[in-house]
Amino acid sequence: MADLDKSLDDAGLTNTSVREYVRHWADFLGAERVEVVSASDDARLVEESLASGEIQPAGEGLYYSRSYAKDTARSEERTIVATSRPQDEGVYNNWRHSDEIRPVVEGHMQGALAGKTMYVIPYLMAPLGSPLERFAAGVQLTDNRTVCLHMIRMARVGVDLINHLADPEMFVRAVHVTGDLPNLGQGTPHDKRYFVTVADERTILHFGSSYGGNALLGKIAHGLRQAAYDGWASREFLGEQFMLLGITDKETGETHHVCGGFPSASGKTNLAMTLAPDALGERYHVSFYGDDIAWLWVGEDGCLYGLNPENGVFGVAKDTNEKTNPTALEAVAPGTGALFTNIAYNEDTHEVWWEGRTPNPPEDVTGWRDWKGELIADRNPDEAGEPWAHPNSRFTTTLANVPNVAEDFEDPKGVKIDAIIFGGRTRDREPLVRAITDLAEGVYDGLTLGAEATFAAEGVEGKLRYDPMSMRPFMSYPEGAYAQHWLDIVGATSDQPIFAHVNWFQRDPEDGHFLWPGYRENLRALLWLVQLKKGEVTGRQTPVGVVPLREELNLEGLQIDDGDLETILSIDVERWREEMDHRREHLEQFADLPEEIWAAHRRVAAALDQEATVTA
Ligand code: OXD
Ligand code: MN
Repeated sequence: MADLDKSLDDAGLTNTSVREYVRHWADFLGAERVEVVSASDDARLVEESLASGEIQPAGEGLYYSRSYAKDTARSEERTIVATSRPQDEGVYNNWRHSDEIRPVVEGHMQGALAGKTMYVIPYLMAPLGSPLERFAAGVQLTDNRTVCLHMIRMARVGVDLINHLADPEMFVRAVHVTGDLPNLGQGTPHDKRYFVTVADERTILHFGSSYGGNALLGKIAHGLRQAAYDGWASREFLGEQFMLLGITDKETGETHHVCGGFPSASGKTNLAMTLAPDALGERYHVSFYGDDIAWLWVGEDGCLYGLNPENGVFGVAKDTNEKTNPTALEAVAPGTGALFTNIAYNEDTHEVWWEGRTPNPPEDVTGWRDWKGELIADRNPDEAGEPWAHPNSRFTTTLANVPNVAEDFEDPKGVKIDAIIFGGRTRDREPLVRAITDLAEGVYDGLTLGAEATFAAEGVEGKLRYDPMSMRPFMSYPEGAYAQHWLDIVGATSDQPIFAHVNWFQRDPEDGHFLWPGYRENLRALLWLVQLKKGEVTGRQTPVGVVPLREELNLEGLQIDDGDLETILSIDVERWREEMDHRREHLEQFADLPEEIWAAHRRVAAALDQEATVTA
C-alpha cells in the first residue's frame, strides 16, 4: 500500500514496531486502506456507521446493531490456545502447536481485506501507569467498523497509548478478520472459524466472527487468555474472569473490596453492579469497578491488589430490569453512547426491548423487529412464543456511565482485595455463604466451582458443570500449573484475602421457590464476610467452611421465612458427601495438581465423614 506511511504519519503513530506490524498485516491481508482509530474518532465513526446502516439509532446517543444470525455467541469449540510448547496443553485450553494452527488460520485470512479498510486500534487493557502496564498494551487490526465502536467503549483506545511504551516491542498483536459470515460453515464439519491465541508469541488471530466475545480482542482473548498466560509466565499476576466491587461503611469511612468468579448465568454482572438494599442504603455504599475481568497481583506492602483492565461493560441484556440491575439500565440510558446488539428494535420509534426488560413485550407491535430483523407483526401463530431478543443479546457501555462507578476506578494502583468469592447457581447443598480462611482450601474451592446444567444438552439436569474459578473457557495453560500459580501469588501476601463461596439460588425442594430473595439483598452476605475477615463475628465452623450465625447476618428490613433462613445457613452433610466423589473425579483430570490441593480435598472429605458419624 503506497500511502501507508502517510496514513500512519497523519495519525501520529510513531512506535516503529507497531508500524512494522501494521505494514506486515496490511500487505498480508491485502487491505486497500488503513485507518488508525483513537477514542476521539468515536463521533465520526458513529456517523459513518449510521450512514452505512451498520448501526441504527436507538434513542438519543444510543445505537443498535444486529449480527449475522449464526454469529451471536463465543464458540468454545473453535477457540484454541496455541504455543510451541507441548507441555502447555491442559484439559480446557484446547491446545495446538502454533506451527500447525498458525498456517491454517493465516490461510483463511490472507487477502481477506482486498478492497476493504483495515482499522488499527491501539489500546491499553488497564489504566495508564499501572504496575501491570507492560502486559496491557495491544494493537487490534480489524476489518469491522462496529468492532471499533465496541473497542472504544470496552478498552482505552488511542495512538498516544502505544507511542511511548517502555518496551516498544511489547504489545499484543491482535488480528481480527470478520470473514464472509454466510459462507463459513458455522457448526458444520467444514467450519472455517478459528479463534486462536498464540500465547507464547502474544499474538491473537481471530477469523470468522463479528460477535463481541470473538471480535473484541482486548477483552477475552487479551484480557483473559493472554493475560492469564502472561501472569503465569512472568510469575507476576493472575488474570481472572472476576467481577470487582467496593463496599463502603459510611459510619467508619472504611472501604473493602471483593472480587470473584461466577460461571455464566449465576448473576455475576448483577452482583458487580449491585446497590445496597434500601434498608441498608444509609449506612453502606456499594461501588462498581468491573463486571468481568480482574488482574490480581501482590503489592509492595504485601497485600493483594486488583484492577479491572477493561474500560466498559459488555453485558447480557436479557432479564436486565429495575429490580435485577437498575445501575445497568442507567448505564445504557439516553446520552450514554451505549451500543445494543441483537435485542428487539422498533424501526419507527427507535425503541429497544429485550425479554425481561418488562414482564410483557410492547403491546403494539407496529414497527418492532426481532433480533433477526423479522417483523413481529409478520410472525406465524406457531412463532408467537419465540423470543424477540437473542438470549445472548448485549449492551456495550463505558464504565464511566455506570452511576455507582467507584471514584478511584481509574487509579492505576488498583485496590486492595479483602475477599475472593466464588458462586455458581446451585439449587441445594451450597449455603448462602461459607467462608474459607485456608489458602489451599480456598483455591480448592475455586477449582471445584460449578453451576448446575440448565439444559439437557449441557448435561444431567441438576448436576454441576464444573467451571474452575469460572475460567473454563479462558484457561490458557495447564490446570495443575494454574492451581500452583494461585497458591504462589496469594501465598506471597502477608495479609491474605478471605475466600468464600456464595449461593443465591437455593430452592425449596417441594415448591421450588428461592429460599433467599437475591439481587440487592446479596450484599448482606458480603457484609458478614467482611466482618468475619475483621474478626467482628465468628460464624460457625462446618466441614466446608464458616457459615454465619443467624444473629450475625444483618437482616434489617428483610422479610424472610425462618425455615428458609435456617436451611441456607446449614450444611447438608449427606449431599456434600455425594458431591465429594464428583469433585475427586473432576480434579483427577488435571495433571500435576499440587499436593496441597489434594490435601485440602482430603481434609474437607474427612471433616464431612466425621460430621456424619457424629450426627448419625
Ligand atoms: C463472556 C463475556 O462471554 O463476558 O464471558 O462476554
Ligand atoms: Mn465474561
